[in-house]
Order: sequence, then C-alpha cells, then structure tokens
Amino acid sequence: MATVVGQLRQVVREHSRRFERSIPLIASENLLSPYAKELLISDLHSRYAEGLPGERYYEGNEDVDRVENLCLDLARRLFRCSFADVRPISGTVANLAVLKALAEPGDLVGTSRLADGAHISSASFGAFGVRGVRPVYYAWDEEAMTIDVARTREILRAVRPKLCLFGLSVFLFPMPLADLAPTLEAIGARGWYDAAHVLGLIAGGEFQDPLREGCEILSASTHKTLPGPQHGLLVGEPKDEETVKRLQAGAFPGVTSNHHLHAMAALAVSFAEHLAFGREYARRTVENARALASALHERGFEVLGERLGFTASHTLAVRVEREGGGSEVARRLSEAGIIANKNLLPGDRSPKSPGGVRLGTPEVTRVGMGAKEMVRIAELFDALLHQGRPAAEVREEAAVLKAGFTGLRYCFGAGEAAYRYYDLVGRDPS
Ligand code: DSN
Repeated sequence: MATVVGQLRQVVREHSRRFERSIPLIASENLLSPYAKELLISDLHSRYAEGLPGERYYEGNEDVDRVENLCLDLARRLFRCSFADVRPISGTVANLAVLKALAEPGDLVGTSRLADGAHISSASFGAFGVRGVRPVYYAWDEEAMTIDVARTREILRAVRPKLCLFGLSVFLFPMPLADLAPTLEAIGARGWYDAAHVLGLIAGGEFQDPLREGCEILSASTHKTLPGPQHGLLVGEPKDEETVKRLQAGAFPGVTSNHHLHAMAALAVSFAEHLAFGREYARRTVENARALASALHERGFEVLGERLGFTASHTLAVRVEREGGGSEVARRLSEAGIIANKNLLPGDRSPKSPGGVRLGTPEVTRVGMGAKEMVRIAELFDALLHQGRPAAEVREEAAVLKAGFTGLRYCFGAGEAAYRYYDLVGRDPS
C-alpha cells in the first residue's frame, strides 16, 4: 500500500506539471492563492461545526465561529448586501438550498435551456429534478446570445412561475434583469441569480449587479472568476426575516451537514484578496476574453456574439463544426496542450454532438497573460485546426508560451508558483 501512496503522489505531481506546461482555457476553473491553500490544508479540515456561529451542535468551535463571522462579513462587503450564508459546499448545493427554501415540489421555476447555456442544475436530471420543480424556459435570442425579453415576458405572464432563475454556464452577456423585473413583480415571482461563472466579475464591478437589478438572492460556486476554493455561497437582500430563515434552513440542515470549514477559511482569504485586487483582475479577465475572441475571429473561427463584441465576460463560445465538431476539437486541443471543453450551443440538436467549444480566460489572466498572449493562443488554434500542424509541435509551442506565466497574480503573495505541489512530508512512505 505504501507504493500506491507513492504512485498517487507522483500522479498528482505529474498533473500539476501538465497544467504548468498547458494553456488552461476552461471557463469554470481558476487557481488558488498560497494563503488560501494554506488554510485549505489546516486543522479546520478535521472538524465539525454544524449550525451557525454561536449556535453550534459541537464543542470546540470558538475559532471556527470567528472564521465564519469574518467570512460572512467579507462576503457582505464584497457583494454589498445584508445577507450571506457560506455553508453550501458547492454551486449546485447552493442552488439546491435556494430550491429547498423558495420552492415546493411541483412548482414552476423559470430558467434557460441547456443548449442556450444553462447549468445542469436547471435540468430534470439535476437540482430541479431533485427538488421536483418544473422548468419554464425563457425564449432565447441567438444573435444577441441572451434572453429574448419580449417573448419571455409573454411566457412569464402566461405561465406565472413562482421563482425565476437567471444564470448560465456559457455566460457571454449580462441577463436583461432590469427589463424583466417589472414582469416578475407583476406576477409575484422572485428573482434568483446563479452567479457561479461571473461571481468574480460581479464582485469586481465588471458584468452586472443582480442584487440591484431585481434579484433577491444570488447563489454561486466560488472557484471560477472568483478565484477561491471549491465551495458554494448564498448572498442577497431577502425581502423579509422569514426568507432569511428559510434560506439558512435550506443550507443547513436542508442540503449540508458539515460545511467544509477548511474551504470556508480559504474562501475568506479569497474574498479579502478580491476586495484588494478583484477590480483589476475582473477588468483584465474580460479584456483578455475579448482579445482572444477577436484574434480567433480574425483567423476564421466562428466566434458567437460577433454583433455585440463577442463577449462581455470571461467566456467565449466558438462554433467548430467546420473544424470537426466540439468533441473532436476539444480532444485535439488537449493533445496540443490547450485545455478547453466541448459545449452545446444554441441550435445544437443532440447533446451527444456539441457543435462548439467553450473557452475562458480566468486562469490565463490569473498567471499574468495579456492581449499579446491571447493573439499567440489564437495563432496556436489556427496552426492546429486550420493549418494542420502536428499536435506535438503545437504542444511544445504552448509550453514555451506558458513558461513565462507560472506565477500567481492578483493575490497576496503574488509571484508564488501557481502550480506548486505542496510536499508536506518530504518523502514517499516506505
Ligand atoms: N461544470 C461547471 C462548468 O464547467 O460550467 C459548472 O458547475
């Protein structure tokens, strides 16, 4: 068994090295700062603290309470709101907490379709199905790559869902929340925003401000454009104390037992870092996404959202049917050291044959890349997918490009190795 442990350490070292040499373009991934990582492997990992600060079911939680109160305070400052709950352990769990709190089985809940970029939480095989709520789909404007306001108003007035979820996993442009808010009010529906992808952009003042555009509650994961640990979050301006209590009960005991205290402590660090560095990071992340989109478009790639400047977020969607389809292109990019994912795009007929790839700039921005590097990345795409250059050659060029960008930015301890393997023991077991 000792050998297996040695093998595992080696595999994870190789994984870190692979990412150090790659161009990581997964829109939902990011890198943790050294101070956040340190708390992630602290003794908090070994503890239980069910309940809220000061109202625990376990003893020994005095310091956990201090950490949680700091984390809550930072969350409220970052999102300029009165309510926060940092106990959901992931974005999907945060969504389940909202559904538990604000919907009953059988209720109608507004959302977008998967092919229009929605997260699997909205699917019958995801969180919606777990809670037993029925989706009401918004109409979609394929050219503008966002909700079609006029047609969606009609749908909402006709069907009258109780709750309306706004949020996407291919999130190119802000949702038309302010335009839809009067309709939500007229039918008595509550506005809920899943900010997982754009959390760091919202906190950095870059995308939209859902809590001031008609949404009462915002759920999220905390490791995408907000470069925190894998965890979940609820923030908002609940309309009354009853809603606060329901949301808190949704988080615990509704959908969590213990809330991963080590991740919560790391999240507090990430919030503090985002308060200090988030504005610049968010701005540069979006600038890079636009630069990459333009550079790919100039090289003949079909980047969606052209009329509106391709993207206003960290994400771009590229239709790659001419290049072999989403699955094939994602695989070939990976062989060439460029990590992305296949994705369904509007108009795709089968989930098994996604027509596109989704690209994101959170991680390449985090290690300090800028517009010049975005052009270089587009050249690598062109070389591989249009000029027929062998993947092995492109992989070497990708590694050369990445070699200059392996230190973290936009955090305390900037410059620390971004892909460091933390060898705490110093030797393999014998
Ligand atoms: N699966 C994540 C994404 O890549 O968008 C969201 O949970």
